Amino acid sequence: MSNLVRVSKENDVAVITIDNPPVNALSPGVPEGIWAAIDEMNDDPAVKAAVVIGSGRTFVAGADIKEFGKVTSGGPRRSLLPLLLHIEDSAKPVVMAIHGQAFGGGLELAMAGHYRVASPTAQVGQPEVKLGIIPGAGGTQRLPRLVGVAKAVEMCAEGKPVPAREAAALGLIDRLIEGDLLPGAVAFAREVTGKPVPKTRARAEKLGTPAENATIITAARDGARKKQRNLKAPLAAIDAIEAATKLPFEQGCQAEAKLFTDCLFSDQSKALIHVFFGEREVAKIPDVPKETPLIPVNRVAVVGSGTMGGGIAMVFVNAGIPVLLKDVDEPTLDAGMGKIRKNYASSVQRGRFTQAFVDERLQLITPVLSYDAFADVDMVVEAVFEGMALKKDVFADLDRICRSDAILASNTSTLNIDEIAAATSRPEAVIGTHFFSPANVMRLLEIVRGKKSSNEVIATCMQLSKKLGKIGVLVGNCRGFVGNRMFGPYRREAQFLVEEGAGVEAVDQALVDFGNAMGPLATGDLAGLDVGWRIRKEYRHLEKPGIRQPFAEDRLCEIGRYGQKTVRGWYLYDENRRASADLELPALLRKWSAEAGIPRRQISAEEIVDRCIYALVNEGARILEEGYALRAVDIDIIYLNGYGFPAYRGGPMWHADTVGLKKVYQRICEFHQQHGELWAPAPLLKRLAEAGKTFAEFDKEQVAAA
Ligand code: T1G
Repeated sequence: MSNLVRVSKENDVAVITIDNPPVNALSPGVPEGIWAAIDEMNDDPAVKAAVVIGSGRTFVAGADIKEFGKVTSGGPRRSLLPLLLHIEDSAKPVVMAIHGQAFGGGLELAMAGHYRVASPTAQVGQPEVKLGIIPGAGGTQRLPRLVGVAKAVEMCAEGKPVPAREAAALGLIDRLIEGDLLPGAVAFAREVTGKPVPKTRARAEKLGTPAENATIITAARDGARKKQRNLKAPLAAIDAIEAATKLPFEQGCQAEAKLFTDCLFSDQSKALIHVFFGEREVAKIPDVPKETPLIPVNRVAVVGSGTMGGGIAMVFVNAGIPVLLKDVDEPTLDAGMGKIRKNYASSVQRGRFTQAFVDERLQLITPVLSYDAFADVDMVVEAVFEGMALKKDVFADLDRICRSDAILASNTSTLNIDEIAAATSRPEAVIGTHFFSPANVMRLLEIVRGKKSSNEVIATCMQLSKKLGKIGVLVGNCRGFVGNRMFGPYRREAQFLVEEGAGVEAVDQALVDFGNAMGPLATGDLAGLDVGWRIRKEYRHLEKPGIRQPFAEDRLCEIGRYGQKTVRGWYLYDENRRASADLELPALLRKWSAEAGIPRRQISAEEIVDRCIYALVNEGARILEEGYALRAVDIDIIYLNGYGFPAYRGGPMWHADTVGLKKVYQRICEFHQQHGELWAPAPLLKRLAEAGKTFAEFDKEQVAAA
């Protein structure tokens, strides 16, 4: 018997415990252990039934995702199907006892059992599409037999978890067990002993009629094409469930297996698996020991109740942490609180929160006009206007008033954290917490490490980001940190392309077709073109003479076109902020290009994508080399969660690896030839390309060297 699965006995009921921490993935040895346990149970005359349960915090989180890389690089594929048939064909009833999660192969295992019982807090689901694959162990064949075709399509094509109570209502769970799960499951097993064992694969009562299913399947395909643009796996999952409605079980499983394998070997799946592990990897800071003590953060203050300050306050209270929200005067504070209430009201309208939840949260926000109560807080997040002088004043005040162990964080998106910290006597307590707008929605939190930020402060902010429902990524203190520093060259190229003759819509459409949530020019209109314009004016003195600078957005701002906020920018906007082409703009752009001596030409969508995306990659490589990002995957996670980069491309650095760094480097050399120093290839990119290596290998070498 493998040590990953053990069998014990509760009198006449065998208890099969899966024990493969941390999430009981079906790693090599686990399926074999379950198989042997089922045989042992059936061979033991004293045993009448079996309960399968997971040890630790969860039932089974699915197949071992780490194994997929071995399969896609030529290793053998180990199918779970035979084991699941073996369980289903057991002469004695097998009861699956679920707590935590039964996800992917974990739910497929559970559905092969004859009965399923669960803790009310458990979750079940087929999240495989989030990894760019589909259920591969009969899930698309057994699930519709238990919950019906429509629900099965929803669960497999969208991948969202289903709470146990809902699963019980659907008939997927046979009983909810309040209190201790194991004794409840054993009692249930005794109740079903001696009855004919129901095999899921033999059930057909919920498989619907061809007419009903045709409607469901068509609607699901349309929905997937709209909501999961460009993604292969959701459509493959729908195809597999359609097969379940048309084919006998075994043939349905063969159809599923083919679709599964096609997905597994796709670039989309490799990218999404990179993202899965990347979102966990970014939490690991090599030089901050795991056991670093954390500073308790139970009471927070936010300075500034504007768009960012208000959103940040909502983030903390949504996590149950009370907030003091400070601003300079009553009208400003009232306006800030008004915006918060408005945001919550639309969340209730959209069904994201209940009114009761919102009322509770609003109770946790205390609007204040002074620093009086700041002496009691564990952490302050400053979110005032983006000016160094003002921020230094605020931090000098905080240094004077706050407790010596309080964390002093700034939400600056561009300014130098060390310079801000120098305004205090405790630079070790100062750190950047760069939220993204709207702060209560965007998942990314760039945590900016100052030269003197202590390990305790860093570790606390990394852990806190999880509690706030954010993905915290630690970055270094360079201008624009990681996200915005890369975004500069990306948006620079978008402007250059328009100045050289590409249409505004053509530039944005090319990047949207590439998979971005929004094009670079429309993004500028959303954020406000004047924000960048003010920063460019403030940093004009740092611009290298003779280096081409984009002029288009400066020209737009000079004529009062700041984007959505002025109903005109790159686009025209109606009262619902819907964009339409501005027919006056092409003539303006031709005039400005002529004045700047920029020749105009036809530009292909391919060139548009290459220049914008490779500008990201080239700057990303510089950031990596300079050590302002710990790993290439950190950059990927930043771009997926802060800048709408398509997850199925894995992020800019992974995308470059997928294209091949040699090809990317050659293309950048071409741009260097054509457009000069701005396109000088990053030395790291050159090195890796010439060595035939990838950014992913660079990350591995970094970890090995640490
Ligand atoms: N395989 C391998 N490692 C896994 C894993 C898995 N399925 N799930 C989690 N881990 C690792 C994870 O990398 C981390 O490692 C640690 O466990 C804790 O995870 C046949 C083909 C279950 C909700 O998609 O959604 O089944 O960073 O930090 O926040 O048809 O993990 O500590 O080194 O996420 O408490 C389908 C994936 C697989 C579920 C727990 N299953 N997992 O969340 O912990 S495909 C999934 C999760 C499949 C079948 C198909 C979450 C969780 P490390 P964690 P958590």
